[in-house]
Amino acid sequence: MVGFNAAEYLLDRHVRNGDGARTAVLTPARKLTYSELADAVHRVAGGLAAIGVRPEERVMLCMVDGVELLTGILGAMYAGAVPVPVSTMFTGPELGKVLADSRARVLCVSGEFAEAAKVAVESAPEVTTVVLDRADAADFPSLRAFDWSELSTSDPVLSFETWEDSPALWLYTSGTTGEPKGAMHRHASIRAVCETYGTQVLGIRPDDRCLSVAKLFFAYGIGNSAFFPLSVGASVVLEAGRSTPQLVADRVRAERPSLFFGVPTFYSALLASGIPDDTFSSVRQAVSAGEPLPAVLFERFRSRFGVEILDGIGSTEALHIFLSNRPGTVVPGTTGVAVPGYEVEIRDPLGAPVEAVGEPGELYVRGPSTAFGYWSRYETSKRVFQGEWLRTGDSYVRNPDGTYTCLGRFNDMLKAGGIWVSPAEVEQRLLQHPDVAEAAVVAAPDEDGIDKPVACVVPAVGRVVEADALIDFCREGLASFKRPRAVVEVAELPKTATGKIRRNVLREQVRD
Ligand code: 3SK
Repeated sequence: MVGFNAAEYLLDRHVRNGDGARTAVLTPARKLTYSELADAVHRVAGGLAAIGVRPEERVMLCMVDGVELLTGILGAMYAGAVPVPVSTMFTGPELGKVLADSRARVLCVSGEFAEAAKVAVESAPEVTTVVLDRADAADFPSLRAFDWSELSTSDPVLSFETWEDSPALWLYTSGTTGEPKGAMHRHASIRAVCETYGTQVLGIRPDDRCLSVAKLFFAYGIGNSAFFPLSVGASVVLEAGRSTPQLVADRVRAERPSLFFGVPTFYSALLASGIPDDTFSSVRQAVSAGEPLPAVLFERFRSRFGVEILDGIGSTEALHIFLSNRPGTVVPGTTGVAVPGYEVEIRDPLGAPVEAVGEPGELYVRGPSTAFGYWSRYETSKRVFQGEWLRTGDSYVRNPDGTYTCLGRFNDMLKAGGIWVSPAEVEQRLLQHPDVAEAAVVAAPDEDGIDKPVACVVPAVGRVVEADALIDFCREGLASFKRPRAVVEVAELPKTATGKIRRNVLREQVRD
């Protein structure tokens, strides 16, 4: 077994190489060099050990993006423990569910989540200790409650001697429907995503500065805001506040990032906002993931802000992006080709490879960063982690030029007149219409009980949606059987925390 610790790789390596004075992290209040960040991480590791955390035990963190969360994640890894950053959007009972599932004994929370934590610990009997950035022991009468400063000023320790395959990080994912499941990642997978997507696709370098709309508790966000920049001695800009176009534009103008990471709904919100057209002048590359980026959004963003968006797809189970466009050769409306080190296959429902160009199937991937499986989910793990291959649940086609196009989630495909229809394709067409800001297509039964495509549409600001005109517009741009048979105007689309459309919720709404 080969010794390797991801936190050591991301921090101490740079200090040893004489790069300790480089800026590692910037928040509105603080700026830390690599030496300072490494020291803070060594102290948090010492603090966690002092409160009884042992190697391989989970430490759950429900915290806003900032130095505390970054040092909490890396400090736990450094100590050989397993950080489990979780959504700051969880309610108390939701947090309680993942806390109990993980069997973490220590929960770290930002002050604003103290109320949720109070509720959560009631359903998680294993928890002995809560660390929050304002210690109020009265809130947690039966537990030890610590102030974060006690952790961060502890005596520093040396890294625990983890192996490449030691558990390093758990990330909870629930997809668009299911129960949260903890995907378990190893230390070497963190290095693998840095050396593949980070270096070979993004071309990240020490003079880059990264800003991500997706927060550190997402797989997408932790790669963008921790693994990639820290792997090469670059800097990251962290923002605790909820990402809104105005807040992000202000941070971009103030900190001048060179790499910007967003999701399609956020790019759409930026385009709908009144922020100045030169906002992204420092950005050499924008990145999108989470959902396919419609070609119209790519074109509109490039023409207004002058920046190319690199669309890719990853998954929490694969840790980061494994299929992506390449800088300078983006094929809009596609997800590009496999990231070096990864292989993708399209398979039919029986699992046989689909060789023909243009024939849809389910996307499978294999590569060096796949999780071990889901914690305590034997059956689901068997379905998703198939030997070396990871079953993504996404429906894809290979194009004649070798790129891949996403057709939606495999189980979101719908049939109209007995022929498969990709909701993503119809949505791309709807988005080309000037009256449409956002669109989602789901199946709903007509008066004969037969499923038909229905478009749920958020109108563009100041525009009115006319159903017949939109249906005609789709009929002109698509094969006629793919047109929506009805249009439902909605104020907003139901979405997951990562901005993915919750089609199961929409389907219910449309059927009511
Ligand atoms: O959804 C994605 O495309 C994604 C990308 C990177 C990391 C994690 C995820 C879920």
